[in-house]
Amino acid sequence: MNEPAFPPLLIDHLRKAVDVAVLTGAGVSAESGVPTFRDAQTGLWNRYRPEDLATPQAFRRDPKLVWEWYAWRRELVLGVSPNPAHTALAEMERQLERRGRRFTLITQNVDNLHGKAGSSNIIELHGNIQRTRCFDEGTLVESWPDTGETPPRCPACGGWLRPDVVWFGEMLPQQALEAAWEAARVCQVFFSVGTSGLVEPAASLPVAALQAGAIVVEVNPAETPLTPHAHFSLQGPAGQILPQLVQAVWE
Ligand code: BJW
Repeated sequence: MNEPAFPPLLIDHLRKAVDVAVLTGAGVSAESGVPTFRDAQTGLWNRYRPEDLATPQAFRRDPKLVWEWYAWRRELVLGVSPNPAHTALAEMERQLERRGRRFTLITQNVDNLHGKAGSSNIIELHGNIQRTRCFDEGTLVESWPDTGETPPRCPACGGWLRPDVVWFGEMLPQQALEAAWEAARVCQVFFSVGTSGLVEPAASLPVAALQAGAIVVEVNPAETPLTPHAHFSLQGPAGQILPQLVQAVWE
């Protein structure tokens, strides 16, 4: 495979950066075998309607359907491994921290694959599918009595349990969102990797970084609304581009 020649200016920006932030989306896990949401043919939203599965109204209407859909996805992600894109981002963090620089990984993904790959400074904007919380009280729940019901019941209040993810119309976890805005505002280089940039407020993070004067780099095989505004658009699969970029810059 031919090594892509990265623009020397990009390499230079990365070598000098004191603060780097990365926003990831479903595309970063695609090469692990986790379906994205909006890709043609393979995206989840081509087969399922978000209104039926990823809103609080959908859960109230049919909690069993929603619980079972997430149970299927929870099993799916438990059975896959991080791919070279996740590993490269963990390596980017190590390389920067070794030099006393700061690295923040902001992910919209709920699959935990960045953690499995060894990244440590991770902001989970849309929650984590492996965690469960009470639908009524919001409290995280580690275990529950098996009453045979689907969804299971909260051991404290008897209400339904739900996955600890952020559905449409719900607020993002406030601390995570604030930390993500801050990272976007202070970084010199901001990466947007494997996200269509269609879901707010995450889609506004690269815009905030641009407005604050950061160099914005997109890694995606397809064009997105961000592409015309990015300083560098690296078109291709993240699992190929990111390892080569990390090697070109730091190794
Ligand atoms: C590769 C690749 C490879 C493929 N390598 N790349 C302002 C304006 C308009 C609407 C709103 C607004 N503010 C809020 C809203 C409403 C709504 C929203 O954004 N709607 C838009 C869709 C119109 N947002 C919300 O409701 C959010 N809450 C909120 O803002 O609260 C306050 C509020 C509420 C209501 C009104 C106003 C304010 C919550 C959003 C929650 C999103 N939840 C989901 C589900 C999470 C749980 C689960 O996993 O089931 O999050 S939806 C889904 O989309 C998931 C993702 O995290 C999110 C983003 O998707 P992502 O990651 O970008 O994936 P794709 O599939 O879209 O793209 C994949 C990309 O990868 C593609 O570009 C490929 O090309 C690329 N790719 N292979 C690199 N190998």
